[in-house]
Amino acid sequence: MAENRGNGTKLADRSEERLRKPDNYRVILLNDDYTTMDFVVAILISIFQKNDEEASRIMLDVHQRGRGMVGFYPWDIAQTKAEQVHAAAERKGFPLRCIVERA
Ligand code: TYC
Repeated sequence: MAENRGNGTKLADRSEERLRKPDNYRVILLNDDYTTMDFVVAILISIFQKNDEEASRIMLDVHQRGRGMVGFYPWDIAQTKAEQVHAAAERKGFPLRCIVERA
């Protein structure tokens, strides 16, 4: 039973968070009209350790479908990778975004 702590956070919610299994978050890359294909491929290689072929395939998939899964990671790694993507894109002036979703 969830205990109400008076701050909007129920104890059960926090316990659930602590018990969450690792490897159950996916990083989803989003398409846009401005980021270059080469930059997306470079990001997939450098931040997500994809090889050239897989990086090109994922980039084209996202380009055509609007979004695509890049990988599954524990929560903190998924968040860090998303932040690295956003920081690298901002440095180059690209609007590239990715999101982290519960798998
Ligand atoms: N749509 C972009 C272009 O035509 C390429 C692109 C692919 C951008 C994947 C973002 O996540 C992305 N230059």
